[in-house]
Amino acid sequence: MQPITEHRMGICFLLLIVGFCWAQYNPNALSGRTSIVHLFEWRWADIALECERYLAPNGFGGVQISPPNENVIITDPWQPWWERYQPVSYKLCTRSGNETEFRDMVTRCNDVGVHVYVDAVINHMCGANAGAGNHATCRSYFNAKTEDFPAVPYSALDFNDAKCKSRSGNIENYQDVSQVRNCRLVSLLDLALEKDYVRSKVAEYLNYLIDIGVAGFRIDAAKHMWPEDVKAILEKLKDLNTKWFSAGTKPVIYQEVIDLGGEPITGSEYFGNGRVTEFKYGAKLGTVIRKWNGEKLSYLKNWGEGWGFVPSDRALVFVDNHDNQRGHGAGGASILTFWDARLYKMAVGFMLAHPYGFTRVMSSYRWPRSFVNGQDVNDWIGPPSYSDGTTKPVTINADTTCGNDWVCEHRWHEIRNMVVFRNVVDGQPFSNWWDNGSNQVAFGRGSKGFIVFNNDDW
Ligand code: AAO
Repeated sequence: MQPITEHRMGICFLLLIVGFCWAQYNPNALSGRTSIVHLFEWRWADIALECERYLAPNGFGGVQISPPNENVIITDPWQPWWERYQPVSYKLCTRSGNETEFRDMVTRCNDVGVHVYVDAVINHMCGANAGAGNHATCRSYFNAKTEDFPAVPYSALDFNDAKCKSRSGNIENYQDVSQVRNCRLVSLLDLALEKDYVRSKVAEYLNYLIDIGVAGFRIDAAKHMWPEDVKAILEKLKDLNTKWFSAGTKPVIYQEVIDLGGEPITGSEYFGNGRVTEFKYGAKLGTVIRKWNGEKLSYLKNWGEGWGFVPSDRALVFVDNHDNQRGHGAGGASILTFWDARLYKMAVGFMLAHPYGFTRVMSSYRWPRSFVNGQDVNDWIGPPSYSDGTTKPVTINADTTCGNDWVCEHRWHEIRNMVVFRNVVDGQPFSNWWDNGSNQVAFGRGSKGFIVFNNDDW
């Protein structure tokens, strides 16, 4: 143990000298709170209530929220969840609520010690085919064709068109690094983040959120930005609001970099900026728990770096996310979700019991799945909503589960209890592994916890 600790301290000291130490990796949760939950598509008003009535009393460290900035309103298909990944400006009004409601949520969550992590969509603006007008969530005018976003303002000069060398202007080949970073991801207008003006506009948006009191950011589509451009933006960021965080605290950064191997861009290129999403985690755990390819729980003995994952203190981990629970993004068919409730609970339980990574629990809504040739043709459907498009509130049933088609996996008692378990065993070593050579395993966390999993059929 000793040499490793000294080595780490040495690195930290070195990084301190160059002014770039742990803060970006530290989740900024209260001590003893070790997980966050993604309340996908929830309204700010419901999140505020959930922080007070459920997340704080049950030891959740924070919540990842859906993008809070103005987006295009798409009507074909009808208000898909993914319209929120098509920014029009950095004003804070969306289907989740307006700026007043946003501020109220951040304040009330922080006041009970539950921190807010913002999904920051800064790689691009809306899709090239989003048209023109003010069909956006704060009614701001934009023109996708002329790349005009006066509410920021951005103009055609602020996009990467000249730098992109693919035929269509879109990313056509993930093996070509400059295409992945200079061309349009699924036709989304790609911001020229090497320009100081664009970096400053993005930083202004993130700093505005920091002043309101957020604790950090998920950087959407980080793979599609040059790591040094992300870094230049981060260097413009303020420290967190001292009303809730100690002076000098930097926002935690976790970058969405899908690295399942097989592509030239790797997660490790982004360590200089903060943590990265480890997509191998959910893909492999799903394969093991489904017992595909002859995998067994006993193989999890060296789970973590031993499976080729990024170092634990650089990883944000999850069993499923809002993309791969519905066939978007990456991970493939092995991903476990609430639709496979029994196996899902085992996967989330294993994740929360095991010391590797900083853990994010998914909290979803139900949608009418409909498979045609193995593809869910309803993968676009947005959150439970009324016919006028407003999102339905999260109602709470007498048995503490959620109504209105909100799944609330984080309230499933097996998952909630394991969030508590992880807090209790925080800092304790992985110890006393036992397995039966098949699908029964058990391990301890130092002297504080012990857990048994049985995925055999006996
Ligand atoms: C929508 C429409 C599009 C339309 C566009 C513009 O669906 O048809 O062109 O509007 O009008 C979300 C939705 C998109 C939606 C978008 C904008 O998912 O469907 O487009 O909002 O409204 C890549 C990125 C990753 C991204 C992921 C979805 O690298 O950053 O695609 N995730 C984030 C968000 C996501 C959001 C955006 C980004 C955009 O979480 O919600 O999109 O803001 C490979 C690559 C991955 C790549 C995937 C999917 O993965 O490695 O980097 O992810 O392909 O294209 C194996 C491989 C694995 C491979 C995978 C799939 O598993 O091992 O590496 O196969 O081929």
